[in-house]
Amino acid sequence: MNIKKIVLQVTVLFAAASAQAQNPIIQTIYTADPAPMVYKDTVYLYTGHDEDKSNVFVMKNWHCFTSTDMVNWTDRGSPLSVKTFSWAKQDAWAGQCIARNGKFYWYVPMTHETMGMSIGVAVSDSPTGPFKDALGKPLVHSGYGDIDPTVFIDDDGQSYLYWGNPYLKYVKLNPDMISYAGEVVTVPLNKEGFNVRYKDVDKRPSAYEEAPWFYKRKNLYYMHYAAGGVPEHLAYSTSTSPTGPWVYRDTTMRVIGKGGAFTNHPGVIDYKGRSYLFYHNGALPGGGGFTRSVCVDEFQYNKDGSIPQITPTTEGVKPVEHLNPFIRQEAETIAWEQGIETERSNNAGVYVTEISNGDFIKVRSVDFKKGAGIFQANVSSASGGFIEIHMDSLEGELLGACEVKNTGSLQSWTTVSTKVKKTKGIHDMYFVFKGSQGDLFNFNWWRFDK
Ligand code: FUB
Repeated sequence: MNIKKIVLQVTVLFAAASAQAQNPIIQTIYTADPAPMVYKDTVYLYTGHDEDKSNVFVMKNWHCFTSTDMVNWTDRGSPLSVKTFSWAKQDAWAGQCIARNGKFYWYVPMTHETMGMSIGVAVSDSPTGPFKDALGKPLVHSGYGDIDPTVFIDDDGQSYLYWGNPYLKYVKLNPDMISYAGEVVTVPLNKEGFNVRYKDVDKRPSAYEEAPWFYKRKNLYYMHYAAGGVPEHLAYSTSTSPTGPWVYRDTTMRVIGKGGAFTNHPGVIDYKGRSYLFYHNGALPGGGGFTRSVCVDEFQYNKDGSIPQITPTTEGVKPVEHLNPFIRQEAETIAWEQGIETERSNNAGVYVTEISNGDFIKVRSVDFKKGAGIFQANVSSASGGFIEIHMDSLEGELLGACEVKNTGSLQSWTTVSTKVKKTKGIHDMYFVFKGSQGDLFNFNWWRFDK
């Protein structure tokens, strides 16, 4: 059973409340281990992917989503999978991508065919891929806990790769980003640095566990991580140097009780003047410890650079800009949805599919300015249906209903249009799909015209 069918089973309970929710930010698949990257004016959110109905970690690929407003996320598909690495067997666990000299380097852990967990690096000319294995072998294999790489380039150009569970290790990467100089260094996990009460890490650290997220802000280096064993909370340590010594600071997010997962995983960015913590929970229908979902909440650093305790919310964050409906927008740009899925084809790229009667997509904070007169949608269909456009709620003002006729096949794309009622200003918009039984149509992109 896929996530759509799971969602449908709880539709009645979930729909009304969820149409107003923002967390988890992705609902089409289960996502985990968020790794946000700000590049130019866009947030690229790289995630792991928990397969539906898993009761162990079943993770075969990673996904990418982008946003320029922090509330509408465009699905960029899966640019990287275990299959990209000839030496890897399974376990697409937590990674991080970074830009350098016009290329993008994505560090990811996987189980090696013979050696156990190892860290590989994939490279691309574009942040959305395609990525290829840069080395044809692991970049790092130092022990059984080589997971969760985090990468950072300091102001002097030196880059660092930290990783590990239950240990924390690092290397200094060379400028090529695909090799390193010197030895693998093991960071002392002591009480001062990481609130670890046992010297013997095999007795399980009481604080640092895994999921390090390394960055610098105003001359202070931050190591944010999952802590405390099972279930995990989030905590952080700081240092005035990229290699420590580290000073344990505090918990940043307590164990998420109801709707949580037994793991958590931080990803921190500053974007458009605001600070955000990405993390994951198990709150989608069918969700749990092995079917997790990425969330984001805003926080403010204290004046001394310390991080306050951050409360996970259902409401999520506010938009940092409005969406322009007068340029082509991808149908897979979504603030919230119900029932649909996304797919990729050679002629359409990523598009919305598995659309049934009553399914919907919510797009937040759309700026209609003085109003639109025409709605266009690029679609394909083997049957047909309607795209209803509602303002501000699922049952809100109906601007129009765009008919989608049979185009001959689900990969025969055409652009349809309809006149719409003029509406001014900023609105949340709901595409509500209507038709008879079964898959109605596929939906690739839309735009309004004046
Ligand atoms: O997603 C698999 C593992 O669970 C990650 O590598 C850890 O950080 C934890 O989230």
